[in-house]
Amino acid sequence: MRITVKLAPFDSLRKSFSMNDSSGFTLLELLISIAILSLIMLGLQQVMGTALSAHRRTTEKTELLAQARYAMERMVMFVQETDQIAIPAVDRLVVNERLLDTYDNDLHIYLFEGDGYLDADNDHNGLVNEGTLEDPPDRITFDLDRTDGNNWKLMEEMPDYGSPDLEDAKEKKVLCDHVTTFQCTLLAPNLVEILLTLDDGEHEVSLKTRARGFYVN
Ligand SMILES: [Ca+2]
Ligand SMILES: [Ca+2]
Ligand SMILES: [Ca+2]
Ligand SMILES: [Ca+2]
Repeated sequence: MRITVKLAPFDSLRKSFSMNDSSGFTLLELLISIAILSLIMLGLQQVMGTALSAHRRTTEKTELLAQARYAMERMVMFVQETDQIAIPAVDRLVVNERLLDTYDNDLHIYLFEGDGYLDADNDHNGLVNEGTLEDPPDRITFDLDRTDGNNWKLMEEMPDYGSPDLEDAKEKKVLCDHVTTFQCTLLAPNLVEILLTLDDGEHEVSLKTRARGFYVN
């Protein structure tokens, strides 16, 4: 079967696309088009604005959650590696320090490979935390700094092996901001429950965990 396609004459095509054609846009049509376009743009802008602010809120909440997680993980790590969990107050967590060797116990200089004595063994006689004046048990403390009423901070304090003084501690470090609740409950001598809630005014995240001290008798 033979199919024949009939093409319109070239002249008539040119005529339909001619710029001189009398059927152009009137001023009114142009104004209406601009108005419609503006409305569409406005709508798009609002949609974009909503999407962006939702994204910002999600990012802020994720950051707050990351802060809470970091603080929680740090406390859990110290609980797991301690040989004693002491909780003198409900809003404070105190544990004996980790048994590490990163300092020269005599010269109090940081050494990557240590000096062969655990840092907690202050008088480097091979026995750790004897409770004597020369070798007291060193502690790590987590508690709240409520100096700024609008922003309580969870602080971490570590013993300072870099100085000969046995009583001193390193400068306190902020673990997280915007704390509204920090609560520790000793469920057993080797088991602590920690509740941490952060609220920055717009978002609230709350974490609760139980940590076990594997070396606690
Ligand atoms: Ca050491
Ligand atoms: Ca000690
Ligand atoms: Ca000792
Ligand atoms: Ca010291």
